[in-house]
Amino acid sequence: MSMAKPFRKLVSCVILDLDGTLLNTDGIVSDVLSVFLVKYGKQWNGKATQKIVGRTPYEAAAVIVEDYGLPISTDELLSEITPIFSEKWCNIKAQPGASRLINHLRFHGVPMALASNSSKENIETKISYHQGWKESFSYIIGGDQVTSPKPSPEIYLEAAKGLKVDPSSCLVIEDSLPGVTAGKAAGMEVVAVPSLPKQTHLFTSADEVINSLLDLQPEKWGLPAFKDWIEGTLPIEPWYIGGPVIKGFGRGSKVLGIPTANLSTEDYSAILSEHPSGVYFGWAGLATRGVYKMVMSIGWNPYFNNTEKTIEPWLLHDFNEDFYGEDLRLAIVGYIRPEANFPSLESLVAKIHEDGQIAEKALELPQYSKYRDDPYLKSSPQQQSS
Ligand code: ADP
Ligand code: RBF
Ligand code: MG
Repeated sequence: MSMAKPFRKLVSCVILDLDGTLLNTDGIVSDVLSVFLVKYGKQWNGKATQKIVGRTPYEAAAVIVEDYGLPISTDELLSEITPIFSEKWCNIKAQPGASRLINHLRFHGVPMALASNSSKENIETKISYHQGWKESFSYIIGGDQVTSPKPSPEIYLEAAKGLKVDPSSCLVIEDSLPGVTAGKAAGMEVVAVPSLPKQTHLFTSADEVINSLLDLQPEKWGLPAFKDWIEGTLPIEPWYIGGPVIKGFGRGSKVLGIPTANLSTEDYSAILSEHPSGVYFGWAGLATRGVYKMVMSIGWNPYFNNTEKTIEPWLLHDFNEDFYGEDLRLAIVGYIRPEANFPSLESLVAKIHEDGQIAEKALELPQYSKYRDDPYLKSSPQQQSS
């Protein structure tokens, strides 16, 4: 996934974008628009998302008016929809790794700025719900404070001035194309973290494209390295999913020799969209059998280029039989790597086995092994529904 150019410039400051980069805003946008468009007899189909990402609220509203042929002006749409958005901001989740990154840079005294196409007032409100964020930024600038928003470099050039540094010593972290264009035009180093799936190929002007903030390696840019990786794994705030094991693509055991017990994606689409694709590990509970070590991929399986984001949990245990229909409970406690494509099936299989070994070993460490006893893994479906 990482497509870094070999020679990187070293930087001393970081300028962050907000929506889609630090905050998981995309879900809120489609939630609000799905409800709102009904009023005009229209149905949100998500197609405009790509045109909206990284744009100012006015530009985004104009796209919606145009694409859906709404009988109102852009200003009217904005004034109708702004209060609905304001109510949602308290519920916007931080992107996985966002607080970790902010705390890390602040701890090491790396100056940080926030540069977003949304208005200064909205930025302040959105970040107020995330502890420690506001104090971490030496400078904050919104789209309403410049003549031309991103993709113009203005907002980033102003942010560098605000930090009192040369643009060339800034690293920009961005999820959108207009943002990456703006950062490059400002003469900065740019890491792209696309917030929409399967977009990597569009970000050719970025200096590096990573899959999620969890994959950022600040030392590549001369900044202090994260020290929280342990034995090839990154501890994460645990999250939990479970349900009956369903039929998957029918190729885990057949094609790879690695069975993966699939859960219904419909039941978990919200939680799946919160978590970046990648290889994770944790504990798996089967009501009548026990608790087992588990390693899994979340995503589109680039090697097979799936159209749906699935979870593929491989239980690190030899079973004598299938367990379709049984209640499977997962506690996901750590991250290993982004999903990747491979030149051959053998190399994919070898990598998955390596993931299995990493997980097997890491799950013995106290910070991961303690979750083996999590009551969630043992409760039966009857207990859950009562
Ligand atoms: P599918 O495409 O239907 O998921 P797989 O070939 O991936 O088929 O096989 C997965 C099934 O194999 C699981 O649903 C489960 O019933 C069974 N199974 C046996 N051993 C394991 C294991 N160690 N990990 C996961 N599933 C296993
Ligand atoms: N598929 C990929 O295309 N790329 C990967 O990097 C990848 N990593 C995986 C890691 C683990 C631990 C597991 C269990 C599966 C992984 N797969 C990956 C998914 C594999 O392609 C999937 O299990 C099969 O497609 C079965 O549906
Ligand atoms: Mg499977």
